[in-house]
Amino acid sequence: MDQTTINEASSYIQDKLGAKPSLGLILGSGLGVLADEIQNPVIIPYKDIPHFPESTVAGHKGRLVAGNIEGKQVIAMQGRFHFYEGYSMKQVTFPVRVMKQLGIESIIVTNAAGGINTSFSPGDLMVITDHINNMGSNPLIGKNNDELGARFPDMSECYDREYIQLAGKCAEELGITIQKGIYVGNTGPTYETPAEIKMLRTLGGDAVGMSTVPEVIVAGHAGLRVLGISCISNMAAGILDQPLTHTEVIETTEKVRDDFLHFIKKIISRLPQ
Ligand code: 6GU
Repeated sequence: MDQTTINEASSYIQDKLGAKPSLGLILGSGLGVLADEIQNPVIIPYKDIPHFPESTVAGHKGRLVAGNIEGKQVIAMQGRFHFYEGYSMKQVTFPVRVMKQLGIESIIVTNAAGGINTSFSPGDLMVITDHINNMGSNPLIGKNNDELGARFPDMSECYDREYIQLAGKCAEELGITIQKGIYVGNTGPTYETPAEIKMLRTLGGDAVGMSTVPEVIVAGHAGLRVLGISCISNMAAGILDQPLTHTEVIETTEKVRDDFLHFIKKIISRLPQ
């Protein structure tokens, strides 16, 4: 995706926006409800945006919602693009480039994930402290555009330390218990086998999903400050004696919806302007 492509998408969006967004939001499976809380929303379907792919999964809406929430100008992706849908890593992360071009300085990336850490329970919210890219690819492969970021970007503090601390404080004030941990990004679309989950636990993973890692890599490359939040929608394979279903993922995210909303809104209200 070259600069012209990014500019064509961002110009199209910018023409419809009332104000410059400072914060981007990527809302995962079942977590799109946050976008419904945005005041004076400008809604832009992905299919209308030049060079945007279309999203295909049930429970993902496929549109941008821009406006004000908790005193901040935000632009939210209600639904994202997944590698398992057949999109390239560049396509999956294109919206991050576009949101950066629109002026965001920070991004909150959310997802539904399976719990690997046996002390977790379905319904837990986990602040992501680090990730393991287990997708076998990287969105930055190819010629580097030095205008967008470094050839060999540092990933040692990809998830902003201050934001992690802030999230902890917000949870405490709300009386919500949260987990902190390491997110493993797998390609999907299969869920893992019990043996794979055991391996990922040995490698240090706490939660596993099929998204987030590509977007966070590009956000890091672009110099954005990142906060990642996983909703533990189910325990991963081999922990409980039950099969995994996408229905369970959606049902759990619906159950924690209020906590999730309060938590994210409090964080947004406390982020620097
Ligand atoms: Cl168990 N695995 C993966 N890869 N993604 C998930 C999940 C599990 N649960 C929700 N999303």
